[in-house]
Amino acid sequence: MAFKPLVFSGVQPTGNLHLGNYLGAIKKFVELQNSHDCIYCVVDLHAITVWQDPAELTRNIREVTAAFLACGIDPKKHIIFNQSQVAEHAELAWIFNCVARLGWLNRMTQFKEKAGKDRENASVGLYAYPNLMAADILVYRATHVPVGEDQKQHLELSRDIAQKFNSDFKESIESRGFGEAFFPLPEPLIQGPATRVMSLRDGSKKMSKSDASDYSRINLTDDSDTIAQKVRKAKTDAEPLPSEQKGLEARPEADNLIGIYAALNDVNKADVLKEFGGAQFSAFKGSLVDLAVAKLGPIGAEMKRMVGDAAYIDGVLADGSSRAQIIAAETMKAVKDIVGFVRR
Ligand code: AQP
Repeated sequence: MAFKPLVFSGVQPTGNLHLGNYLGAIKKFVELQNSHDCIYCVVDLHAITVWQDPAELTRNIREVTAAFLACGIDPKKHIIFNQSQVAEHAELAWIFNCVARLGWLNRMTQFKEKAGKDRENASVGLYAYPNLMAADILVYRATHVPVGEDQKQHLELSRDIAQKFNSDFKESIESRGFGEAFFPLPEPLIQGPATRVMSLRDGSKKMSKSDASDYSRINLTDDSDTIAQKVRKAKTDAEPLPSEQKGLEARPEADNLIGIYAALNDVNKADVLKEFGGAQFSAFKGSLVDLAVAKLGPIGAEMKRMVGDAAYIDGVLADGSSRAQIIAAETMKAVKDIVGFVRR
């Protein structure tokens, strides 16, 4: 069966939204709205898989919403909402808890990294997180999911869950006229020069919200001086920049900065190396500061302004949630029939 193309993705309201979240995800969200119907979600149910201070969580939900809006997502043409306002996400996630296999979840590297050595003390939610992510996407029967590279494995799991549901309930799906498959196998969209932005302090570590060092990341709300300081202090090596991409191999910090420049400027790494090949880092960093300030400055300023208008943000979320829920409720009705539940 051909599914109608639909984009879905989410961002956790866990504070410190950074350049990696922007280049790996939000910038793509903005681009896709010209070619697709899009649903973008502030995934607050995911956020509480690790402890969140309630007042901070509320603030962070509004901040991620402000980031979506400040980056240019149109909440009228598309849907912006927060996950906890649409209960169908959690409802479908339970059904997927019963479809997904323990062995599949045991392979998830993000759980291993986040739970660390204290695995016994991690929340059940953190372990089951990928099942909820599958529900987020599939409750809309979305076909395309723009994400950073770190989410690739979770997307593969979503496809496995969709496939197993389609095959476990094949007869029930067909007998209700849904064709051979009820759920699409959602495709990850992981493209471009910055699908995995690395820490500015260590080119082997992902730029992340939870890194203890604020110098490891550029936050979307950093002012120009802070951006300049962070770029200037970014770790590099002693060699000048290469002219060919092959020369970036085994130079993770150089590769990262070139990737950031390319993504911010909508070009590829080869183009950047054509311009800066042979240059010292000091010269390149100066240009990177100018570019980053020009691109991120207006976004940060608009985010700060919007966060001050909680009534507007909450209105966008309420409107988006109502529209999202209409789609999600339709899916859940069908899922309940397919599974064999008796419903009103
Ligand atoms: N460093 C990154 N490079 C490219 N994309 C990234 N994303 C995150 N970090 C990078 C992408 O941003 C989207 C939203 O991410 P999330 O809110 O679900 O949280 P996360 O992936 O857990 O983000 P962090 O910053 O890495 O948080 P912590 O520190 O909690 O682990 C996703 O599409 C993600 O791929």
